[in-house]
Amino acid sequence: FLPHLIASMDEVEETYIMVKPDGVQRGLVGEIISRFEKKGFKLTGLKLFQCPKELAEEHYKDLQAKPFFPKLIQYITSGPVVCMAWEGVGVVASARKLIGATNPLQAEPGTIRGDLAVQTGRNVIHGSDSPENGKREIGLWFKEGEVCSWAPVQEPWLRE
Ligand code: IDP
Ligand code: MG
Repeated sequence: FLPHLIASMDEVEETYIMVKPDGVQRGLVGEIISRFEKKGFKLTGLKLFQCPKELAEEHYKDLQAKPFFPKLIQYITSGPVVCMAWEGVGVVASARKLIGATNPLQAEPGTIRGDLAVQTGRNVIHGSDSPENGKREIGLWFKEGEVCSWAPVQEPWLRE
């Protein structure tokens, strides 16, 4: 019995979710937002945004040394993205499950990438990989005042 694990299961987290330019071009924005809404997470930030090269490079700085890095930056800046902040207990790991594996051909059916994409280089969506990166990325993509704190009326019907 590990009390600290139980405590962390109750921790409210934030994650940065982004519909990439291919998702916007293919008209998948509503479908993708719906999946997170229906699951029961709380939307706290949302905007359509043309990402400058410098921001794309900062966001993906851990992948700088990868051979696909230049193409990745080109992809992410090739058209508007939809930036989102979502909040909830366990939202970081749960969003990664809803999103599915990086390679859409390996992503399970039922996941966003498993249902809606066929190639790693066009995998329609980003989701933070840890609570720390969730905070970091929301800070990177949203300005002061763009993320809202609010209380959904459905809350008591989602969590006892
Ligand atoms: P993730 O988005 O599932 O967290 P990461 O490994 O963090 O996957 O890679 C970030 C993004 O970089 C991927 O979503 C994808 O767009 C791109 N990417 C990763 N690996 C490759 C690759 O081998 N070829 C082309 N693009 C890639
Ligand atoms: Mg990643």
